[in-house]
Amino acid sequence: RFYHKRQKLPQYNTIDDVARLLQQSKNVMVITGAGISTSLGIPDFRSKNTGFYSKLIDAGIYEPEEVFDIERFDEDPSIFYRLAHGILPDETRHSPTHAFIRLLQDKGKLQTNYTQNIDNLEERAGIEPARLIQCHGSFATASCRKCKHQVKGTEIFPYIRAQQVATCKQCSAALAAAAPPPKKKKKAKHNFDTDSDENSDDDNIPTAGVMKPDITFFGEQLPNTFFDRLAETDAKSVDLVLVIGTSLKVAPVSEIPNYLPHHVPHVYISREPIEHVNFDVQLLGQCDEVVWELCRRAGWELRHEMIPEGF
Ligand code: CNA
Repeated sequence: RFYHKRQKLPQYNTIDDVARLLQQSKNVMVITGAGISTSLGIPDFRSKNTGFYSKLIDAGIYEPEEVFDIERFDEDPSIFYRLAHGILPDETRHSPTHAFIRLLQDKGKLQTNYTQNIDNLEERAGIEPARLIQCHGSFATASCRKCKHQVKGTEIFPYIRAQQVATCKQCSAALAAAAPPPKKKKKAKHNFDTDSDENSDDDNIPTAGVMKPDITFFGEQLPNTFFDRLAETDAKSVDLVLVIGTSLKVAPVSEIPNYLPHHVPHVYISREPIEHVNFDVQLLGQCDEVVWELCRRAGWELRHEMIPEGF
């Protein structure tokens, strides 16, 4: 589908305009990306020098998207398992920006948080599942590529940390139960027969499936909830859009601003300005600091362990 590029609304220009919009709005859509978790030490993808993609290039991987490509994963999961520890979250912490989204929820203003993040820290921050769309899935669960058996994501964290491919315990158990009794080794007629006989048997030995975190890889479908909620509920009722900490380069999330009614104000909060989408106001800086300042101007108190007392 093709959407017209939205035009900037002339009446919104300053941070005080945004603070006023926050106070007045009732149904806020928040679209988030990796930038809201970088203050916790989880690298984003595309920031120069510090992003995960830069690190991959330093390690000699020049097409970093391949690490998250589903066909590549099925061919050779060891690439993902060798590198994914670099973006594994510490699931015990969330950032002040997560706390800001929670504050919107507590004030009854959060319509939906569309997160592209896979760290599942929205759950840690207490965002209600009914208000959260994890557009690209998350590390919260993992599934077998063969039998679809699903486990808690944390079960495969030790493998990711150890850079070892995790295989499916259910597949392994089924294979062990179905295993034929060990064959007696055939006596080779000639020395050169031994190899060929044994190899042909090895090739047919069934193996357990590989576990993959339930994050959406390139080449996989987004969850249906994304499209359903956007079209059926949010596009009709949202009255303010905040886009925070994302380069907005990955479709279809990048298309949301053009898809929504064009009279709805759109605000962008991130380190770098964006040009391919017309936002009404761009607030540039560390998002934790920007949302704190917005709260201050709106007369709201944002509490978080990383914000000093009395600040
Ligand atoms: P991206 O393309 O790396 O963009 C991140 C954006 O955030 C950039 O524009 C940065 O300038 C900006 N940014 C970084 N740190 C801050 C900060 N402290 N304050 C303000 N702005 C900041 O990442 P996107 O999220 O746009 O790309 C979508 C990908 C990234 C999704 O598929 C995710 O799964 C994937 N990702 C997620 C995580 C995570 O879950 N924490 C980590 C790394 C990548």
